[in-house]
Formats: sequence, C-alpha cells, structure tokens
Amino acid sequence: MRRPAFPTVAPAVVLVLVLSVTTTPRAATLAATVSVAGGEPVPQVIVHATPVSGKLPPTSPKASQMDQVDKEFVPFVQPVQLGASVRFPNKDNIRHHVYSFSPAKAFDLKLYSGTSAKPVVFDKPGPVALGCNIHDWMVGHIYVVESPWFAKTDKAGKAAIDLPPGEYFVKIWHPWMKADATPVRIKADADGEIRTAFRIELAPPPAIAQDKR
Ligand SMILES: [Cu+2]
Repeated sequence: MRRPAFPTVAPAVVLVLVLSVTTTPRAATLAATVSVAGGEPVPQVIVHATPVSGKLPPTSPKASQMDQVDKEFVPFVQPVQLGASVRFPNKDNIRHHVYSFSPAKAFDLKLYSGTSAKPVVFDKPGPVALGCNIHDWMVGHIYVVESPWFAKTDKAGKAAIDLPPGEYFVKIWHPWMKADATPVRIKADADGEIRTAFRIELAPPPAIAQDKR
C-alpha cells in the first residue's frame, strides 16, 4: 500500500532517527597544553580528568604494554587505567629483568627474553617507576589513573580527551615534575571545546641529563 502523506520528507526523517540511535552521546573535547616557563612544550605528560562528583562510570580497563627496545623502555611514560594488565615484551636479543619498588605496584619479572609469561595487573593508582636489574640506565614509568579519561601529550605538548558533559578536575603528571601541578576545574558542555594550559617546572635526573642515551 502506498503512503499518501509526505513522500519526500519521510526518508529524511528516517535518516535522522537512525543517526540519533547509532551515534554515541555527545562529548566535549578537552584540549590541554603543557609547557615549561620558557614556552617549550613538554611531551609525555599524562593528562587525566576526574569527575568532581567522584563518580566514575563502570569501564573495563584496556590492556597495555611496555616494550624493551635497544635497552630502553618504550614508551618512556605509559598511562594505564586502574585494573589494567600490562605486558612487558622484550624486543631485544638479550635478557632483561624488569622490576619496580614503587608503592603503587612492586613487582619483579626475573630475567627473561621474548614476552614474559604473565602480564602485571596495576591495581592501585599512582606512579610506578620501572627499572632493569641488568641495565641500570633503563628507566620507564607507568602511571595508573582512576578514570577512563586520560591522554599523553605529544611532541607539541598537546593532549586531547573526549569527555561526557559534566564538571571535572584535570590533573597532570610527568616523572620529572618538580612539584605537583594544581588541578584545574573545568565544565564540559556537549560538543564544546575546553582549553587548558599548564606551566610546569622539570628537574630531569642528573644521570639522564648528562647522558644522551
Ligand atoms: Cu635490561
């Protein structure tokens, strides 16, 4: 049977309905920039947002990994969500012995080559400094965040995070920060962009500063 009314409008109505069903809830974008006093951008800074209400959505943290390449941890800093499991694949043709003494996660992966048997689950928030028992200069960092909204700054010192509408505290972390940065309170409206800029002071460890490995 032929529909008599609005034959040309109907397809448009259907399209709108389909879009509203299939698109995810509207998000705001947090655009953060991190630099030092001179204006130089700081890469590898973790930026994360926590709802002011303290209520976090139920999420399943993504598994992650921290490689060892040419006797270095790659990447230097890796953010993961609370509860995430992390693998430590060894991509060198020698053995490494990865460990941490950090309160957020102390662990020890005895000398191994290839992919270590068991991933490590990070079950407390905070920084976890990584070392290798064989190669003293190998230093890497995992930072465990509580919320699912986090990112790491790129070479231009920029990070972007999509946020559901609401109010948040935005915090940052880098292993060489001299002092904790004051959290910035923001309000995220649907489809809006919030820009925040952080100025930080860095104090690289002397061994790293002298050694351009
Ligand atoms: Cu090693």
